[in-house]
Amino acid sequence: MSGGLYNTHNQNIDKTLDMKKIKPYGDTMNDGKIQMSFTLPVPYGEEAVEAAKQLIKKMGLENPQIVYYKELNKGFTFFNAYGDCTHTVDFTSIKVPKVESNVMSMEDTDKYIKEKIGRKVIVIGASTGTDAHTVGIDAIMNMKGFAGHYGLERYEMFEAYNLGSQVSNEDFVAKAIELNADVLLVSQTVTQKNIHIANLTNLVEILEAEGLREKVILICGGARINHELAKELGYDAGFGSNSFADNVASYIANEMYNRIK
Ligand code: B12
Repeated sequence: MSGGLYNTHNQNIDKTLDMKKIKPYGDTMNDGKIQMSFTLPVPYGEEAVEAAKQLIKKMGLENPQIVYYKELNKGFTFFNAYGDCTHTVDFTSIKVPKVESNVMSMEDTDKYIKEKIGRKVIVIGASTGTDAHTVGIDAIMNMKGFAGHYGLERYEMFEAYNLGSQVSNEDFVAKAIELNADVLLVSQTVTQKNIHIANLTNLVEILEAEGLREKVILICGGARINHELAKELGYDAGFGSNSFADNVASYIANEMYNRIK
């Protein structure tokens, strides 16, 4: 039996997990339940609720339920709502380009570098261009780390230099040359008007002009960055939200070894 039964009193509830037709899970398989919140620029009242329900149906959700609504300001109404998603996705057909490397613990990465590379790896990182966001690059590099994952400064076998934010690409490359860096870590948070694309591309151009591009491992990261985009822009790897120093350190160790092998 497939889809369409949402009544929890009905014994015939569809409990089949079909990876070719997945839909949101609320409290029974295939119920499609979604919680959402949004604001409509209309006055608070019954008409606002009806407008919200009609909109939810147009989003492809059945049984719209407004569980909370509140006037935000005159002429604006905020809603918390539920609906049952009617669409499905074929999970088996999904292929996402991502950094392929075994994620090792800090201790194992240090051991791997000692044994296979035999020296400390020099890493420099920064938020480049006009970008003032430091929390992302700090999460990856700082000694204390982020969400229980120690940063690269903590690793015995990384010599890590965090240059901070708003570092120009020219200064960044000059520092890479001065420190003889093996790895360059670039953080980009602001993506308005695609400023990150222009800035990341400019860095690759400078590295190429200096004859350095192939000599370094070039990595970028940020909430709107993914591996696919990074590769497109001429980077070796890209890391998005929820990445930790462990992912980055393991990738660097593996990639350095692959290059010297
Ligand atoms: C804190 C903050 C600020 C602070 C930054 C302070 C500081 N010292 O960093 C201040 C107030 C300065 C600020 C300013 C601005 N901000 Co701001 N800011 C934020 C905020 C609230 C949090 C960002 C953050 O710290 N996230 C936490 C970290 C841990 O996450 P992360 O950066 O994604 O990092 C992780 C991964 O992406 C990855 N990663 C990140 N970098 C790297 C690098 C490498 C090499 C690797 C491997 C991985 C990696 O690993 C990290 C850990 O998992 C976000 C909104 C939000 N809630 O996200 C807005 C936000 C990023 N800011 C935004 C904007 C627009 C601005 C301003 C332009 C606002 C303005 N008009 O002035 C200015 C820009 C200033 C500038 N020149 O850059 C927008 C960006 C929109 C966009 N996509 O372009 C956001 C999303 C807010 C919004 N919804 O509009 N901001």
